[in-house]
Formats: sequence, structure tokens, C-alpha cells
Amino acid sequence: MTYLNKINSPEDLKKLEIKKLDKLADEIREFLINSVSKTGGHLASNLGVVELTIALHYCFCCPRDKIVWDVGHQAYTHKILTGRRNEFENLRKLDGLSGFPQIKESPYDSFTTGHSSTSISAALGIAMGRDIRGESYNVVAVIGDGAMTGGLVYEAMNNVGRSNAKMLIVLNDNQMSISENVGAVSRYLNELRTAEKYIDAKSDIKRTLDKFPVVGAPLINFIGKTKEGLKYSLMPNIMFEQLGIKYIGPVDGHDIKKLVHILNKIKRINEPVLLHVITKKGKGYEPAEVQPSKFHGVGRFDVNTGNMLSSSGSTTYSEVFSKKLISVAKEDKRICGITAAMPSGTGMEAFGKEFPDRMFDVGIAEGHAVTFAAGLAKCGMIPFFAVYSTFLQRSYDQIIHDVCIQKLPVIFAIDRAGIVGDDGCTHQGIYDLTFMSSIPGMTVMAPKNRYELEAMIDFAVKLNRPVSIRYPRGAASEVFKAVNEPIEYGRAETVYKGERIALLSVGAMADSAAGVYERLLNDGYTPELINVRFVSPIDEQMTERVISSFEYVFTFEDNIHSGGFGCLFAQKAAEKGCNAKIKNFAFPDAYIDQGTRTQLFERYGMDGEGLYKKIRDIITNES
Ligand SMILES: Cc1ncc(C[n+]2csc(CCOP(=O)(O)OP(=O)(O)O)c2C)c(N)n1
Repeated sequence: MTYLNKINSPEDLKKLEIKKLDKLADEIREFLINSVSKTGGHLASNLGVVELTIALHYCFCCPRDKIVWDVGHQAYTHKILTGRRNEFENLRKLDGLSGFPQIKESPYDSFTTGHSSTSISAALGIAMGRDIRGESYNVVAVIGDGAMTGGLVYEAMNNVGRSNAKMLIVLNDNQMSISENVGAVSRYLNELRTAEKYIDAKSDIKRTLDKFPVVGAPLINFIGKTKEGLKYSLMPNIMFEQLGIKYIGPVDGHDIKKLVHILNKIKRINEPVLLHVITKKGKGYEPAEVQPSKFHGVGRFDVNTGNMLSSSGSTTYSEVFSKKLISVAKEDKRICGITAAMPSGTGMEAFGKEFPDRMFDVGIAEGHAVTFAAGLAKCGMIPFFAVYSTFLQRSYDQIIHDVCIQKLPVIFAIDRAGIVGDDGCTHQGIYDLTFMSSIPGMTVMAPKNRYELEAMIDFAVKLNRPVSIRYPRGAASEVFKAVNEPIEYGRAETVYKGERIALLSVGAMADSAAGVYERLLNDGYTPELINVRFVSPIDEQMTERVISSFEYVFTFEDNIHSGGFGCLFAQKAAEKGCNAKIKNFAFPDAYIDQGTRTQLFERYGMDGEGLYKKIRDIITNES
């Protein structure tokens, strides 16, 4: 590593001659491939922006200048160039380097990100704040074409065009979201891309900008004029221009010299500019170039073959959901599937292959997905919106306003509920029990194992009202396989009868609850174990029975404390009058950073052993 080893800050980078930067890019790629092959992480997106990131840090002066990375999964080169190269062996690990920009991690991370399509809003806010305070620095948003399918982007551009703020939006266009990018915006960007040949032939951007080393208005006018011919011959309207944002591009995002040249010119423009950069996802590593979706987010892999090393081989909840939905949809033509740009992660891809007319990938547009589902339901369909818990946060108003007020039968298949692990605080699915169960008319269910997930899907289809079913990331549990009482609306299931101690477990906490149960049995207790099944509506009969016939009631949920099942249960118990001692176990009301699910369950005492110890202390201290 001739150059990379010497670079510990953007200042070190700036000491390199421009002709050395290509070699540096090669070294960074090699580092990324080797490092991510050992830790897992987002590879393909990062390989695609190596040159772009080098060029940005070469031209701008961070942390004074602010770069806001959209989603943030592509910020590895940024982390490498800003002094964090040596921490990559702990990438996405417990107490290690976050896989996303985090303001608490480094002054070079100007905004914490993880969810898509926020960068233009955030960058505009920073730019406007800068201006109000009379300060002077550059603000850059780097956003992918996938993220451009998110509605927030258009709200932001509506504002940017009006503000006239000095800021740069770099549109990193690799024609991919996690899967193939979808929709009319993607098609539109494709049209802009095909104009590249025209630009190269008639008015190469580099040459034209070179000819006009002037600043301010003349340069802007010139850029406007240069594009005039292109604009009206090939592209009747360039959307960004019409919104009041200067459009420059498309340019080759792997040509560092060209990027540096253009960025240095753009720095002098005192109004909003969008630079359209074309990159290749997975660039420089053949397996990732050939299969960019597979290498979007990976576990450990063999660098030579590109084969994954760490697949557990177990059936996941997403797969159980996918298979079951397909079988239900074969019988019932009203069933539709919706995904917001996550067809492979949610299991909707297989559904789409089976029923192409009934599967909709709406792009990174969770809010729209919900209102769209409401429309489908209004005309007699039964839409399943399969979505990660964390991204469903985007749709809260739509769930209330468009689905629940109208009591429409939209089914929310909430995947990655609970602790997600490596992606950290922006992605934990530990809020949905709180926000879903507080919506009037929303039925909230959580299966204890894979068989119950299947039963809940059947049950939800028959209900004809808004329903959510939440299940965790990873292997579908087999726990309590033998016990699967038929599902009754709003009724919990008693897994084991007992006395004195009642253990009330929500959904995936069944695995920890089983651990607690076994340990208490060993200690000579005979606890009752109840599978809650319905967080909303809460089982009133079970609540009354439990608080009147047990000394201790312990609730378990992989959600935050506030507003979760434990809170709802304790409130009901207080209303009814209760002598039992109730203790709720949940994750803290906090933002939980990355680690494996197992590690985080252990850290917060939510595994069988941790819960048992806390329960044992309560029982033994009081008896
Ligand atoms: C609100 C939200 N929904 C879904 C995701 C999951 N997600 C992460 S990256 C990504 C694709 C982004 O595509 P693009 O912006 O083009 O970046 P690329 O990976 O191609 O570089 C998606 C859908 C997310 N981060 N945020």
C-alpha cells in the first residue's frame, strides 16, 4: 500500500499529486475487498464511489466543508480517508466502527444517516443555517439514484430551488438500488445518461469549463448556455433545471482528474448545483460487478471466488413469510404484495416471480407504499406490505390516516422487528410495537415461531381489517413447536400452565422465555408461560386471570420499554386493580448501536440467562 498507508486525514490526501490518485483508488479498493470479506458489510456501493470520494476530499476541506452521505452505507472510503482505516477490522462489530456516518464517531461525519433520501433536506438545512450565521463553507449531499425514488427528495428539491442556497448535490447514478432501480424517475435518469454521448461529442464539460475560468454569474450563464443545445435537442426539459437547480453532467464518476476539475469549478458557483455522476456498482471486483445486488450487503466471503462463507443455512422468517404468502395467493386472487425497494430482503422477489401482476416494487417510498396499499384495499384487494420495522417508521401518518381511519384490510408484514444487529442504531426495529399498538383499530400480532407466523398470515387474511404481524431478522424459530393452539382474535396462548410466576412473552422473545422457564423449573418453581400473540388488542381475560392468580408477572418484548406490551399490560392491570408484582423486560428507551443479535441480547440482559438472573433476584429478594 504505497499511498494508502500514509493517509490518515484529508490533509494527507491533498499532499498527493493528482496523477497518483488512481493508484490510491486501486489501493483503497483492494483494502475494501479484503477488509469487508472478513467482517461483512456494504461492498458494492462502496466500490462504486472510491474515485468520487477521493475527488470530493481532494477538492473540499472537511470537516469545515460538510458532506452529507445519503443512506450512508457508501461512506467507507470517506471513513478510510478521515483517519478510520485501522478500525475497519471492527466494522459493524459491537463497540466497533459503525457501518454508517455518525456524528458521535467523527467530526468528519457531518450528519448521522442510515435511512434513505434524507441528504438533500439535511444539506439544505445546513446551508441555510450557515448563511443565517454568516459563515462560509461548502455543503455537499451525495445521493444515489435509488435514493432519488424517495419522496423526501422532491420535498427537499422544491425547497432548494426556491432557496437559491449555495450547495452541491452529487447524484451518484449506478442504475441500481439494492436491486434493479425502478420507476419513472429511474427511467428519466436513464434518458439523461444517454445524453452523455452527446455531451462528449459536442461540448465536453471539462473542456468547456476550462475555457471559462471565471467565477460567479458569467460561469453560471455559460453553463446554462452550453447545455442549452443539449437541453432542447435531446432533453426537452431537464427536471432539475426547471426546479431551479443547475444541472451539470453526466460525467464519468471513475475519472478522478475530470471530477477534481469539475468540482473545483463548481465550488465557485453560488447557487444550487446538481452534478450527475455515472458510476458502476461493484467496480473493480468482478463478482460484485456481475452481481451487485448480492454484494450490496454481504457477510464474510472468499475473495478469490466471491462465495459467501457465513450462511447459516437455516430457513429465515422472511423465507417462511414468502412461501406462505405465495401459497395463500394461489388460492386467493385478492392478495397483492408490496415492497419499498427491498424485494430480496423481504421475500417479495419470489412472490413477484410467481405473480408479476400482483407484486409492486414502489421504490424507496414507504409512505407512498402504505397509501397505495390503502387504495388497493379500497377496491377489494388484500395487500401485504412487507417492510422492515425501521423503514415503516416513515409511514406513520399514512397508516393512521389512509389505512386505519378507513378500517382497510392492509396487512403489514413487519420484518427485521426487534434487534437487527450489524446496521446499528438507525436500523433497530425496536419501536414498532409502540407505534403500531397505539393506533386505534390496528391489530398487532407477533408469532412465537415459524408455524405461528404461517397461522397468523391465514388469520390476517380472514380478518378484513388493518393488521400487523412482526417477526425478527434471521432464522425462523422452532421453539414450542408442539404447542400451536388455533388463533383466536385478541387471545393469548398458554404454552405451559403453572403457579405463582407468570411469564408473558411477546413473539420472538419466546426463545429467551423458554430459557427462563427451564432455569426456573430447575430451581423448583413451576412458572406459567404465556405466549401473548396479540399486543393489540390486549387479552383482557388473560390479564384479569394473571393479575388475580399469580404473585409475579414478568413481561418480555424485543421493543423499547415505552409504550410497548409491558406498558399496556401494566396500565390495564392498574385499571383493574392488581396485587401481583409486575416487572416489564424490554430494551431501554435508547438508540442501540451495532453488535450481533446474540451480543446485544446478552448486553441488555434479554437472553434466557440474563432474564433469569434478574427474575431470580426479584423473587429471592422478596421471599
Ligand atoms: C427509508 C429506507 N428504506 C430502505 C432502505 C434500504 N436501502 C439501503 S440502501 C438502498 C438502496 C439505495 O440505492 P442508491 O441510493 O442508488 O445507492 P447505491 O447502493 O446504489 O449506491 C436501500 C433500499 C433505507 N436505507 N432507507
